Amino acid sequence: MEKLIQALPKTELHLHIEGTLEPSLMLELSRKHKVNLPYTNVEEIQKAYNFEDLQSFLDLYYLGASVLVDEDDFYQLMWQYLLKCKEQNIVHTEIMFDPQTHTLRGITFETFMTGFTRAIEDAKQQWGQSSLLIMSFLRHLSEQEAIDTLNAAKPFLKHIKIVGLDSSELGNPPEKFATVFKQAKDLGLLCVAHAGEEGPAEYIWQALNLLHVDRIDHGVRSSEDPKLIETLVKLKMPLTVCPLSNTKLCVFDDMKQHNILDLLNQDVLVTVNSDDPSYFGGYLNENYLALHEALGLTQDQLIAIVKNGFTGSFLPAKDKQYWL
Ligand code: ES4
Ligand code: ZN
Repeated sequence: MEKLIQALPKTELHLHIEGTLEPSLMLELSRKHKVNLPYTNVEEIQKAYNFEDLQSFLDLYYLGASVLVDEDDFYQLMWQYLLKCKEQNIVHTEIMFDPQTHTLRGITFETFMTGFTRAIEDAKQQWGQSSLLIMSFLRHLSEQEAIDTLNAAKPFLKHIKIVGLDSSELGNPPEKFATVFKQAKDLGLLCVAHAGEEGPAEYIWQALNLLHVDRIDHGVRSSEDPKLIETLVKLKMPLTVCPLSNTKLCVFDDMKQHNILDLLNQDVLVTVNSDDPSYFGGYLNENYLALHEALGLTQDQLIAIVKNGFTGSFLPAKDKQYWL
């Protein structure tokens, strides 16, 4: 099984680039820019990664991201992840970034976009890596700040075809962002949103009906609403499920309790993704392997989910057909 997981050409559709910051690079950059962190070595960082919920993770994730300052930092971050894609046979990836995590610290769009796109171009040239960028709004901030971010991104839309919504879900429902998502749609952008990770099924309904998303990030709490499951199946709406993330953030107490195979059995278009691999203890292949070990994921189920990744991607139809 491990060999098949490695050998299959795969997609990754739910990955926060800031969540790929490895402890070693974090320490290196904190020294480079004299950013004070409450850690002095890799072991201390790893020991701190014991989360009880989404917010306890986000606090350390934003702290970690504070070491990213100049263009080369953003290049290195992206380059390390793209090398991981090559290593794990991820032939197509759709990568989220959080502009507001950086602009609020005075880092310009120019700085991170130049670093990101240079790494993406190098990987494309060197081994044909296929990548798309998803610009994600931070939902704990106001809708006006998301609108300002969309406006600031306008000179870079050649490189951004998709917007998303992430950060603290509870108390920040999709409806708060209906206007900015409408503006993004009017600019011709595709839309995704985190919904039903910690939040209720109602937030998934809102993402569908008020934000008109093309894909749902997480969505595991859809299983609480049979009518919603029926709708997701009818719409062939992809869910980007992140198993190791869900157990690390206590969405499920144990991988044995994870509902991804129940959703698959009900014909929901589920995909497997790593979310924030450096914080959650594994990249994409480790997520598949964890499902095999805890839930007995079979070869047929593995292949079905990997195919869902291509179906649920934003690749052009001819590229999807090629991989399927
Ligand atoms: C995130 Cl796991 C998760 N959920 C919501 N927002 C996020 N940002 C980075 N990782
Ligand atoms: Zn996420």
